[in-house]
Amino acid sequence: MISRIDLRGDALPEGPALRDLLPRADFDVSAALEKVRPICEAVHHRGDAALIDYAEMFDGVRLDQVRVPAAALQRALDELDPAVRAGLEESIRRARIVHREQRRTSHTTQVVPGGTVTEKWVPVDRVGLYAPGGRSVYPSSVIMNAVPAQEAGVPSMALASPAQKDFGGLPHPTILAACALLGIDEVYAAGGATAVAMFAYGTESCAPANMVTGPGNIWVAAAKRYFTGRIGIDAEAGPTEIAILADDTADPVHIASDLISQAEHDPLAAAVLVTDSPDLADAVEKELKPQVAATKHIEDRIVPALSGKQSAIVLVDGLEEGLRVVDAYGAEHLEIQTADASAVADRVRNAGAIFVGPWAPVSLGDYCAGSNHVLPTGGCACHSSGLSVQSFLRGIHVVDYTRDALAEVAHHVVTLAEAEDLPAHGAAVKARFGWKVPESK
Ligand code: HSO
Ligand code: ZN
Repeated sequence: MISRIDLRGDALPEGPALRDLLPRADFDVSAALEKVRPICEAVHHRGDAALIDYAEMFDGVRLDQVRVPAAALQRALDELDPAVRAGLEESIRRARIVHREQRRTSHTTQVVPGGTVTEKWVPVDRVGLYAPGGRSVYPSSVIMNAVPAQEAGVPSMALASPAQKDFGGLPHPTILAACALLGIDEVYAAGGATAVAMFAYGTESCAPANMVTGPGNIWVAAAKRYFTGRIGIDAEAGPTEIAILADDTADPVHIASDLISQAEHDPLAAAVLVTDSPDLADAVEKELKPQVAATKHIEDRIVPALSGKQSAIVLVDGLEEGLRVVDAYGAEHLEIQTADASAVADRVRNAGAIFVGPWAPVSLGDYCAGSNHVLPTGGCACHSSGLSVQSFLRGIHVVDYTRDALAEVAHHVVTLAEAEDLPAHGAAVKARFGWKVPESK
């Protein structure tokens, strides 16, 4: 069900060569780009009418309007299963505790007497959140996108999610209920690339947004790429990944269940175990069979995910090599299931989020750890972080110098401007001092 990559014996290669030995799904966003272009342009030119036509084409339902009425949000909340409501409320509460502490305060640095640079933090004016429909109806992802934006102080926020034929053309009721719990009252029935285009260009009923965040399939990722530069995005999220670094102290039952837990998302989801223990590898492989058989999305997602080229058990010579492998892989989620797991976790450099020891499975982080579950995939953890308050803030430098403070450094500015063959840059300083460079002190 899951392949093996045996890296024992020879020394591990360095950098990209090591990365090339590790499993990963193909996720070619550029190929999808050409397909989303006409969709985005139709939304640009025909606005709501295009959204309504695409909802009919892709979701099989003709809408009267794309904006979800306030009464539908309230109804979804009233009809929400109380246990689900309690779970979502707890998830929101914990996410708020963590994200509130990520807020940033402005900071002023005095560079010289009379010369200061202040970095002030300003939230993005308007954010569009996307919540997928279809296979992945995840109210938890609404929470993970909305809470950091709210804690950042974003003043205007709207959410889009595909129209559902079975719910009279409204987005899925649990998505609507999550919006109601979070206080998001501006919601649209729009899906995939059309939703991203709606936020990027704006339509008659939806004002344009400065930024779009939220998970989605390859079409959503392609639309985000299409609009990069025009709007801000969180990331081009690819299929979910879990990597586990484990030694012979780990429990194979836990490891198998955690690998399956993320394989459950998508046939392209990746589940990778890195271990120096062949006995553990055998035990996990044995354990996968009954656990897979006992769960739900077996043939459509879990079996293809575990047996796909993106998943494997990787055997290494010792934990040092294991650390090199997980760093080269840069997993979205990395579990450390070893003796002294915190010390090992401290040494990891590349991961979207790290889950330490036997009591922190990834599914805790998916819902109720307080951490964010919107994380870099496809190896992007080597340069990017997950969603946070910071994602929705801009740090603006405010430069404030007195006459004396400018005079003190003017000769350097003039010299550097001349060295770059930009004399007008220097002149902008000289003009303030009677066209002369002030004497340097
Ligand atoms: N593991 C997914 C998020 C999720 N899990 C939503 C359950 N619901 C990507 O981090
Ligand atoms: Zn998950």
